[in-house]
Amino acid sequence: MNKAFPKDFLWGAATSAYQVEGAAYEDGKKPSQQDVINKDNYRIYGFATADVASDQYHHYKEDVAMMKEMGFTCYRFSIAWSRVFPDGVGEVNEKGIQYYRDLIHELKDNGIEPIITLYHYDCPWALVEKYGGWLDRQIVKDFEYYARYVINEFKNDVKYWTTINEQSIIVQFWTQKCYIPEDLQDNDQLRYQINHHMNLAHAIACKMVHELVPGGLAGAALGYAPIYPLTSRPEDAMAAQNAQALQNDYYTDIYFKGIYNKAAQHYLEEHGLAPKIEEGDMELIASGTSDFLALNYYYSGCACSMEDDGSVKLHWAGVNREGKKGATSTLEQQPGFYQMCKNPNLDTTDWDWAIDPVGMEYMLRDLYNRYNKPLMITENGLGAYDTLTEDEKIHDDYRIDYLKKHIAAMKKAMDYGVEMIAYCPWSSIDLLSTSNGVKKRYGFVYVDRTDDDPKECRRIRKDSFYWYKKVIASNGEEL
Ligand code: BGP
Repeated sequence: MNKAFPKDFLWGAATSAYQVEGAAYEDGKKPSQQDVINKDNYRIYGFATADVASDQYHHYKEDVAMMKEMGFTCYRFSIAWSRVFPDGVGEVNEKGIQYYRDLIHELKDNGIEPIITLYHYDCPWALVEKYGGWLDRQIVKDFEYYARYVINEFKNDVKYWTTINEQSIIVQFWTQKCYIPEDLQDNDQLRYQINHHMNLAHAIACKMVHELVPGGLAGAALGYAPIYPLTSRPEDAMAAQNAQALQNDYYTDIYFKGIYNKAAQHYLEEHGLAPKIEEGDMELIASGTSDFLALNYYYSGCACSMEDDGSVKLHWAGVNREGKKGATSTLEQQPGFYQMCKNPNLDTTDWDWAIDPVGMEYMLRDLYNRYNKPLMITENGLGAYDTLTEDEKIHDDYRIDYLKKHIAAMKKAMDYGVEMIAYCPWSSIDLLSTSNGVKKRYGFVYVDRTDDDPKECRRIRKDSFYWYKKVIASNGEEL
């Protein structure tokens, strides 16, 4: 028999600081690496900068009121490190931390549980200039300084803490997610070194939540795409297992077992890509246990076998910048291990992301069976072009269809025993995409702006806004 969603299940949505806040240089905030990367994206591709984004910094009361209207019981957002510590460390920026106090109190006054992300791609630029940001091990100490301050500040208001957003995606798409000087961009080992520094930072943050927050729970937010084999050929099944090891288990084994996945680590060592691990690192990682795993699920992946005959070098996935199906330049190839391919059974978004609700159930059941820890969805959604009609409506039935099927799949996983804490689709409101500007929209609320012109960032409710309101009011019964 199908069970109902638990009464205390959290319904909400997610955003991240640099993608939604704007006010990039206001009230003492200094730039993060994303302010710099997105200025380049504007220059090269014409995508919006992070200067104004959706201007939530000035609209947060209106935005929280809309969350309340939809019935949210949680909101996942991130803290901008360089708003709190403009130089990364040192003096706190009083006005910066006050913004988060105000936001959190506004949420709590409206019965919305804050779910904080400590780090979402936006390393303070001062630390990039000082020592290269995450490239240098010193970042772990500086992150600890920042995280301790924030966790202490909100320990009585915030129960759920996600540490670092999407280490797996940072490894795969590192120059979009980290500022890497051009002369280092070919050094793939550094991707895994950065990830190792993040593993240390993640473990420290988990320990701190346990130490400082009464009843506090901590976990990473991981970008996760389950991998299918292209065919039932044993070689393809093996390739899918390899891709699963390198793209997914390499992270989840750290969070829950405190070890690097053996197959992935073997492959990385063979290819000179493994991170340098110092004495005591693995003990620290193992001691920073996660209470849950937060998952950002948009698509599944598909892999097939790939011989290593020496003719092809390791090749990373490209990004679809055009927003036209099929425009993704390249797919990942790890010679001798696997190559990623298009799944012929699935349709895609205009940015080539495979639409796969079954993958949601597949991922949740698999992870819960293997690690036996509660899960939450901290991102899931459809990036699409929306049209504002003359009578100021947005008929985003395609988004409703996507979300409906994914919620149903999550529910099915729960019927099979998976313990879920929350569902936070991406995103509560339209915002700046990590790599496609503002025309690729995800929100329940339309933000009236273009890549070139932020206008007034007027908020307009989409059809999906009213649909999600009903979903929440019925505690997921009415999809
Ligand atoms: C995740 C990120 C988010 C978000 C989302 C959609 O990887 O955590 O920050 O933006 O993907 O991706 P995009 O913005 O590239 O469409």
